[in-house]
Amino acid sequence: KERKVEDYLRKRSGRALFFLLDPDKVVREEERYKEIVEELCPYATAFFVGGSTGFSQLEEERTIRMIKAVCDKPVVIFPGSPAHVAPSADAILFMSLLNSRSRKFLIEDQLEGALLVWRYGLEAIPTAYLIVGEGGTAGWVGDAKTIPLEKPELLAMYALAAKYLGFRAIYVEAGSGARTHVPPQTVAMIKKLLGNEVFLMIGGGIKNAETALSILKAGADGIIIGTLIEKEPEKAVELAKVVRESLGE
Ligand code: 1GP
Repeated sequence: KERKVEDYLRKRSGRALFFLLDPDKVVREEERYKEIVEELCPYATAFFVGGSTGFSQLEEERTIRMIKAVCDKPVVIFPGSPAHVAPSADAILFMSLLNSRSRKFLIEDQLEGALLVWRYGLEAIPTAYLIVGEGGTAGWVGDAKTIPLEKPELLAMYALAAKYLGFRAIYVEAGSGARTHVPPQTVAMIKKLLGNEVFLMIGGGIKNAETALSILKAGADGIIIGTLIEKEPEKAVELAKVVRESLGE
């Protein structure tokens, strides 16, 4: 019972599609996003709700409830701060930004967040968050020493450390809206090191079905799509359809 969402995700390894919604954007155009969620729902493994800037628990909770009103897939918090821990979610990626220079993102925010997770009885999925390449807003806000994409061996060291520290999931982030996504060869190398013990999620700059499939086929357990939903929602739906069909679902 305790690992309900995590077990659900693990059963969908290699074909998990996560759609990320930023509450800061959603609350300003709730009706539009509601329609988008309805369209994405059949293809989604789960919805992630979160972002780096501009909102509080109020907007997080409102976004979670909006999704739950129209879609029966799990809703998982992808927190940018302890203020994003909200009671109606099914689970939270309980993350430490392992390549941050700041104690805040390594452990301090987690102290505050942990109390809320406990109070709300949320399922916590222990997740190592690693920011690579451009890094985007998350990299800047999170004070990350971003790992260059052309140095996959550095990412490998972090991934192994995360595994040995006992993290059950790893989220490799190229940054929201990144021009360059994590290369499939790098995904394959990391997956080989991690094995099936650790659930590997890849996000940032995935804009078409071809890229999405190449990353999943390289060994990612799941991929995250964010910006495409905001900028070209019809393309996000199309991507999801093509990925599901190509995976024979
Ligand atoms: C951001 O990795 C996610 O945290 C998704 O990235 O917005 O580029 O899809 P995109």
